[in-house]
Amino acid sequence: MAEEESSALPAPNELEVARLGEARVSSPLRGISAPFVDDSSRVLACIDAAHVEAMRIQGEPLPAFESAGPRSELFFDPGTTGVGIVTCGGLCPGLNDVIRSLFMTARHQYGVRRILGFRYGYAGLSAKSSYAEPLFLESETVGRVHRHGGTLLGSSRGAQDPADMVDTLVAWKIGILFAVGGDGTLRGASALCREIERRGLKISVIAIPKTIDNDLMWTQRTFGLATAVEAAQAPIAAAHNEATGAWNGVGIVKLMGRHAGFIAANATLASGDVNYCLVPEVRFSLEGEGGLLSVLEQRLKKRRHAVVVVAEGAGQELVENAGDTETDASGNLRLKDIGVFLKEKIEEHLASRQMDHTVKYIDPSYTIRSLPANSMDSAFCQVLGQHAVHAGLAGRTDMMVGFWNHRFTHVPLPLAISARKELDPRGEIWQRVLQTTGQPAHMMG
Ligand code: JJ5
Repeated sequence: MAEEESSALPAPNELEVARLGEARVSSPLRGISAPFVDDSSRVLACIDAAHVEAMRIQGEPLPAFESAGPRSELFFDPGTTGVGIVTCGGLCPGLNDVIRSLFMTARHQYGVRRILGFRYGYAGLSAKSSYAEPLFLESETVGRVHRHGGTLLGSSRGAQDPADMVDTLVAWKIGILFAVGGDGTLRGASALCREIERRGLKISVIAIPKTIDNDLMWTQRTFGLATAVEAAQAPIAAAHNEATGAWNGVGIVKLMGRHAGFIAANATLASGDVNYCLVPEVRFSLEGEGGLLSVLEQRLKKRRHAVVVVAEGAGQELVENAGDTETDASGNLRLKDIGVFLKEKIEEHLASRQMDHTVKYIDPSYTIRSLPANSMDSAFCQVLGQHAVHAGLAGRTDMMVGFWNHRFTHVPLPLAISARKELDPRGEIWQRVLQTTGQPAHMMG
C-alpha cells in the first residue's frame, strides 16, 4: 500500500512516553516470548536518508519513537491487575480483531484474570450513564469474534466527564484501560490521564488508534484501510459496468475520507477503471473550460463512459450551504453529500448539452465500515493489540501504538492528536493516481 512521510519532525521531548513508575515485576513471558525489547530501543522518525544526514551535520539529536514490544520487567502484576477495553466512535473493520487480541494477549500470554469490556464507548465508562454494565470477557465470548464485523462491545460517539470515568475505573478496580477510537477518543484518553494523575492514581491508559481514513500522523498505516480499499473494488466495478452499459454512462462511487483521500487514491490505483479521482486535498471546480463538467463532457464524447471516485470530504466548498458548522456527537463537521451533488450537476450539465446520459451513484460507506477485517488488517490488528498489552503492563500511559519505519512504536497521545495526515498532492501516491486515471492535474475552470 502506498505510504507517505510527513516532513516536519517532532522535537525529541514530544516523543517521550509517560510512565507510571518503575517496572519491578518480572515478566511471565520470560522463556516463552521472543527476545524482550530494551527500554532504550528506538525507531527513527526520519525515513529520508538526506534528512538524517542534514541533522547529523548540524549535530542535532535524531528524533525517534520508543520501540513497542514486550519488556522483561513490568509495572503491573498481571495476576492481580484488572484490565478494561472500550471501543468508541464509528465502526471500522478490525475492531473485533483488536478486542480479541487485547484479550488473548492479556489472558493467555500474561495471565490477566479480570478483563472487562465497557459497553457503548465512553458512555459505558461514565458512572452517570445508564448504559449496560461491563462484560466480563472470556475466551468463549471473544474467541471467534474477529470473524464478524462491528464491535462486540458496542460503541458510541462523544465525550464524557473524565472525573466520572475515573470513578468507574476505580470502582471496577481497573489498572489498565485500552481505548480504541479516533482523534476524539484519544483526546478523551489523554484527558483521562490528566485526571488520573491529578488524583495520584496509578492507572494506565493505552490507545489503539482507529481511523479508516488513515489520516493519523506518525503512523504509516491504520487498521481498516486495507479492508476498505479491497471492499471498494466491487462498487467501483459496478460503477464501471453501469457506465459502460449505457450511452454517455457515468458511474460515481463515494468513498470514505473526510479530510484525507487515502482510501479513494488507493482504491483508484487498485482498480484501474477509475477516470476521475476527487480527494479533499486537491481542489477542483465544476464550471469553466478546465472544470470537471467540461473535462467529463469531452471524455464522454470520445469514450462514451466515465467512472468517478469521490472522497466524502472532496469539494465541500462547492456544495451549497457549505460554511455550515453543524457537528455530530464526536465534533466532526457534518459534511454535505458531494456524491448526490455531483450526480445532479453532471446530469444538469449533460442535459444542457443535449447529451443523452445515464448517471449512477453508489455510496458503499456503511457496508464497508461494518465488514470484518481482511487478512492484512486482521494480522495488523493482532499485533497492535499485543503491543498495547505489552505497553500497558510495562507501565506506559497516555500513549498509542503506532507503526513507523515498518516497526511498531509508542506514540505519546499529545503528539498523535496535534495534527492530521493528508495526501501530498506533489507526493508519490497522488502522482501515481494522476498517471493511472489520466485525469488533468488541475481541474479548475
Ligand atoms: O481535529 C481533528 C483531527 C486532528 C487530528 N479532526 C479529525 C481528525 C483529526 N486528526 C487525525 C486523527 C485521526 C485519528 C486519530 Cl486516532 C487521531 Cl489521534 C488523529
